[in-house]
Amino acid sequence: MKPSHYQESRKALLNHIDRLRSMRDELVAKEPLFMNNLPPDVRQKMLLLDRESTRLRNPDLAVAFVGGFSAGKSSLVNAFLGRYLLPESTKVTTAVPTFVRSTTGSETAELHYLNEAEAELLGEMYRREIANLFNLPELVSTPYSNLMQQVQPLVREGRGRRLVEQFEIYQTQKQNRKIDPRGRIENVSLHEAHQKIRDETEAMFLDRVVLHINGSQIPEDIVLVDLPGVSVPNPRHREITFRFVSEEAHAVVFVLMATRLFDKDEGEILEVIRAGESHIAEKTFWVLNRWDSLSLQQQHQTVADFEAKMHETEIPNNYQWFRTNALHGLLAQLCACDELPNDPALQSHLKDYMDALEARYGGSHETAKKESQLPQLQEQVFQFINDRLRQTTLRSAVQNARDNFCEPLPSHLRQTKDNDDALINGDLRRKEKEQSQQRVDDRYEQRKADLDDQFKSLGNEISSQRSEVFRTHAKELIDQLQTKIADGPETDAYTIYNEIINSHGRLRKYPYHFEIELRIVDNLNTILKHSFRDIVRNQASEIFNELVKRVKNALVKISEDVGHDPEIMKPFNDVMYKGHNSFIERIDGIVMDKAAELDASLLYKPKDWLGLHGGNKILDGLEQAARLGFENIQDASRSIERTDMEHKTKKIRETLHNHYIDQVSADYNRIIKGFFPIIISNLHQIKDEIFKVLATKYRPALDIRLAHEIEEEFAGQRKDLEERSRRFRTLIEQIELISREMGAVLVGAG
Ligand SMILES: Nc1nc2c(ncn2[C@@H]2O[C@H](COP(=O)(O)OP(=O)(O)O)[C@@H](O)[C@H]2O)c(=O)[nH]1
Ligand SMILES: [Mg+2]
Repeated sequence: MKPSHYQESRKALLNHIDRLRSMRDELVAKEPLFMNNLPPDVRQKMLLLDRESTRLRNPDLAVAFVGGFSAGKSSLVNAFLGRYLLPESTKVTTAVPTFVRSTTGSETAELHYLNEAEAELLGEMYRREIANLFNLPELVSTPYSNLMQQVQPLVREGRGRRLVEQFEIYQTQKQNRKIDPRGRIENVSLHEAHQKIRDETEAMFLDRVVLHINGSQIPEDIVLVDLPGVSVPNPRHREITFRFVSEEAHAVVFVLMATRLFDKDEGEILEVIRAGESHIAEKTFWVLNRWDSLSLQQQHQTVADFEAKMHETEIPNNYQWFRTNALHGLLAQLCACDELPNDPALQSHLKDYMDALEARYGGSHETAKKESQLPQLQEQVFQFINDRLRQTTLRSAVQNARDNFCEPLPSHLRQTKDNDDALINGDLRRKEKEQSQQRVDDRYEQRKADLDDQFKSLGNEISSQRSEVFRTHAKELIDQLQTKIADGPETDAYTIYNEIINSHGRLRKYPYHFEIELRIVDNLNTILKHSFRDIVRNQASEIFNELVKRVKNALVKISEDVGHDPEIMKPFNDVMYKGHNSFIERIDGIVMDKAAELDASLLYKPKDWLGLHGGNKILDGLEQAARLGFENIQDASRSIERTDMEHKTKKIRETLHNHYIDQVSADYNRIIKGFFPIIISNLHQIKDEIFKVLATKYRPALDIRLAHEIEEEFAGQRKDLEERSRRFRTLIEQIELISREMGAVLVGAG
């Protein structure tokens, strides 16, 4: 496939895939419910679109040259370019990943420096490396100077010298150089770039170098990447190498040194290829370089060893391998066009090449080139990229987009859409009715329970707190009576006598002249009855007010439910109003009855005619008092003095003190107790009335109002469903269209 075709198709597909991604992101934002209901694996798959997009966004196809130190990677890259671009390196420390790409513009180099975080990480990598090497895990976090003190003696024994040296350089460099937090790209000439790469203090802080060169036969979108070997002391560079093999490179040229096949470095790379997915082996080209350095016999042995190793490692046996002479491949090209640069290293190889040219290649650079197997390798690599990789990259992008998105998503969209349609066309009505019924029931029961709670809590309060209030009032009353009896004018016989004389002019003729005594008790009873009535009335109306307050809270909600419709609220108010009246009326009636009972029990209870039953101590005592001072009072001509009445007063007070209070307390308590059930039964009656109004007025009104409310909600829901159904149908169509368009791109790309 032509690179231009590939690039066009790549961009077209990227565009399609990005459209799918934005569809997905919009779904996430606008249809969270739908998205959350998708099976997890479908959601997972949809995220993979991002990976596809990232892959396609990179226009470059990378051919990575990997292998052990001095295997000839740089020489091979040079031979690919037909140009002595990358200097052969003798120092293992100064390997920087170098990217070579064609340009039609001027030749430049970009130096990509590490950013702050990456530089920091490099330090940590060194530490970890050192800690591992000396088997001292604590070194990972030991302060620098302590760490150095600890490792110096170990280094003197010979191990890890290079590594520790590098770490020292790193440490001083890091302190001295200004590291850009976001990294820095410096544009320099190719020559300057080479200088920098050779400087190990620079190389350490370089992420990579990109060389833009012109005049090479290599398509512009193919990047040749000369990677450091894996035993370089820079752990970061080593990691990059492994990453290229396992992921980033589109093709891997694995440069093996024919003279030391599969040494430690090469073994490590082999392991990455073996352990990786099949596509890693598929993209790998095996190159046995420096083939010329082997004798014929060694060559046979090497082939046998190589094939045995490949078999042992279970690399699928359709692998492609080459026996190359990178040096001669390059020199043949340079000499053919007479462009041998004046480089001492190269000059030193030239003599050897010239000898070989005569002896082995029949004086032909062309033959030398062919013999180096460079053209074959190059052809295979580019063929792989142009005929297979470009194709499969595009094809797999389409396949993945379809598998991860275009296939699974529409089926779920359709399911939801069909459900929505079914709902719109039928089930929604039924649901609406059900829901309406349910909501009325719920609301009604809730209000009823609310009211019931109010009555219940009040009832409980009455029996607990209110009886306490009654008792307090009773006690106050008793105290009051007691003081009056002890020395109040109310029980002073002389005062009462004067009152009687002042109003009638004389005492009536009662047997035993009982009049004063009875008047005293009568007065006390009147006080008693009045305060009794006051207390009960007060309590009753307090309770009722409390009830009104509580019911009001519940009624506010009920009123809201029916839109404050006065038609419906009036009956509730009526119940409360009538309830109040009948409540007070009933209480008053009962108070009167009970007061009469109290009266009777306190005095008017004559003995039966035999004088055996009935009667009471109060009457007996008062009768005795009446007998005292009888003579004085009979003689009307004599004025009566207070002292004449002292005995009587004393006797009356004694009697009342001894018997009256007891009886009052007992009767009072008995009667008061009888009130609670009456009050509570009154509350029950009011409650029943209210519930009746609830059932007959409130519920029908609720039926109508909630039906409206739900109708509106369902109209909203119906509209939402219709809209979603429409949206999803459009989405399905769009996805299907994009899927077809992606197919068309593939067909167009050939
Ligand atoms: N004899 C011989 N020498 C080679 C060949 N390829 C590279 N060299 C030499 O091997 C040394 C290391 O090569 P270089 O490309 O720098 O190796 P790198 O470390 O893998 O990049 C250099 O002196 C090259 O000239 C080859 O095929 N035959
Ligand atoms: Mg090199």
